[in-house]
Amino acid sequence: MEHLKIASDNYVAFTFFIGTMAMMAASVFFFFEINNTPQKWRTSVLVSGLITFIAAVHYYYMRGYNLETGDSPTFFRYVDWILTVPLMCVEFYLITKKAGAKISLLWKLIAASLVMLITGYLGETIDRDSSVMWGVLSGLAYFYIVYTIWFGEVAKLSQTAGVEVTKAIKILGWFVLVGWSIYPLGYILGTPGGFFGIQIVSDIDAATKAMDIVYNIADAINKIGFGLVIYSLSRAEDKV
Ligand SMILES: *C/C=C(C)/C=C/C=C(C)/C=C/C1=C(C)CCCC1(C)C
Repeated sequence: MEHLKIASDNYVAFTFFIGTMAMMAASVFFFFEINNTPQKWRTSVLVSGLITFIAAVHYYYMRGYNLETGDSPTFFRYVDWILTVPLMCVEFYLITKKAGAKISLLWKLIAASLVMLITGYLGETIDRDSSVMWGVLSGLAYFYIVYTIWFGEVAKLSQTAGVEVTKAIKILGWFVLVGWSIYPLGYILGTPGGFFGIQIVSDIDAATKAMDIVYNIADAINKIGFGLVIYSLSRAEDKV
């Protein structure tokens, strides 16, 4: 039987491994901290834990899949995102709810994130030849989310939500604007369309590897970082 091991120069497998451990550790942290969290923030901290926990399970699978086949686990990747990105929308809804957020805001954010992810999946899998078109459509849904948070409903609610919530929304807004923008970068590196026809990594195998590394780094920043912002919000309010 062939012994599967992570070669010291296999950065893809390495980031899948580290990603698994980081997501697991973050989940344990969030779950255990729920007991020390003020009642009104418990659901938010729980959702932070669910996001990293769902990712931990998917990373465990993706790590094994990548190690055994050498391929990119695109399917598991998107299943993970389709569960965790809507949960991040739930976080925005939960922290603006006291300022009067309506359930329709949550559905709009979730709908946009589904459009963003489904179009991205089509461009990465069954319709790779049109990856630029799918990437642009996905990007439009992404901009809609950014707009809603920075200038739309979330921004307006944030003004009356109290200093701490306003601050948290500002930081989470930066995560969505900068942290999430890492993903289209990975997509550009890994799909045949490149950046509107400009191929940055021309070797298909190297391109796929680059994409996985970029996605793995982005996930660690966005899922754990995002959760920690929610966690510090729950603690900041504690002091008041
Ligand atoms: C935890 C996972 C997160 C926060 C995933 C976020 C994913 C994105 C923001 C993906 C965006 C994409 C585009 C904006 C265009 C190209 C296709 C995608 C799906 C990579």
